[in-house]
Amino acid sequence: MAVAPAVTARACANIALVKYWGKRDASLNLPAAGSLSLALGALVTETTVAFDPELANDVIDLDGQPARADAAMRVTAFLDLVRAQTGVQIRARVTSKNEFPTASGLASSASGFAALALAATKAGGLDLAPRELSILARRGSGSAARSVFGGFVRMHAGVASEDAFAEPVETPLAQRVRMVIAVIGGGVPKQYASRDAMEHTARTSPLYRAWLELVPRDLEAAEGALARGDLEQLGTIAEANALAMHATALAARPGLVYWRPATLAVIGQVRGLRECGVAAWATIDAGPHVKVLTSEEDAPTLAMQLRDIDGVTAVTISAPGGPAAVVET
Ligand code: 2P0
Repeated sequence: MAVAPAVTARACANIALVKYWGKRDASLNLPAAGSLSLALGALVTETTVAFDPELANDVIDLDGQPARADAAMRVTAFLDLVRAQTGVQIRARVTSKNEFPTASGLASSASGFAALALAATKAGGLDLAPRELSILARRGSGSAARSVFGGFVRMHAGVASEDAFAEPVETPLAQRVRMVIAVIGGGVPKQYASRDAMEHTARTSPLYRAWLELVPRDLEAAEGALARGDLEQLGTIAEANALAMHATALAARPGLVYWRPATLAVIGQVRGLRECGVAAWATIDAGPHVKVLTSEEDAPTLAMQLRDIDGVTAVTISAPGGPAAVVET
């Protein structure tokens, strides 16, 4: 391996507007359906990787602390994929930090594995095209395949392994949209890991089959809305798709309940504001927080309204983010 000096890369988190919830192959981390997301400029992970022949094991620091055993194993398994591509077995020092809103309770395997994929391949002397990087990042985390790109991003389910990658979607909405993130019960660890929750849903939810039939229809409609620059149509699909994902997970046995009372309060407020003409559509991932798709003009009003809701601990407005990139030193 041509050992390059340490390389630092940055990647943005993303929020899916048409969700990824279920795999068709767990070992290659292949999604059962496609998805569509928006990169968030306010939620960034910065990761530095240096391969060092002196190390006996990978040394992994996350947010200033040695990584916990489960996270360290996931990072090492990912570095093994990079080592397999370079053909040289040198261990690495990895330092990663999330530049997320203070005490937000948000964490992102998407930005984390996208930044790691870029930093580790460059540090290992590999120069992958964005599509190859997306395929590699997917092996770390399905949503990370999307964080390789900026703006609106489409993930293809594919039918093999090399065709399950993400790519950017051009749209007149790219500059106009904002995401308002309402953090609920900040700092509380996740109740169930998405990976296990997806597997549990696919195995036990009687609604899972219907979910898989719905996703391609929502993707097609959402892509049509993006092509036309129709924010209202995009938002309507995003809110309905998020509720359908949660309905599928709620119907698993036992059911997965991610929401807290404040989650419902935010959804209610978003719908009320919408009736008053504010552009606002809610989406929720595998946790209690609510992310609201809105326009640049309406984002400040919306953020102000959401801050007043009991149980909302922080509100952040994010503009769309750019693609994963190496930080020049
Ligand atoms: C998404 N989520 O599309 C969905 C919606 C959460 C809810 O992608 O097992 O951490 O690492 O491939 O990417 C979270 O799943 O799962 C996720 P793995 P990942 O954003």
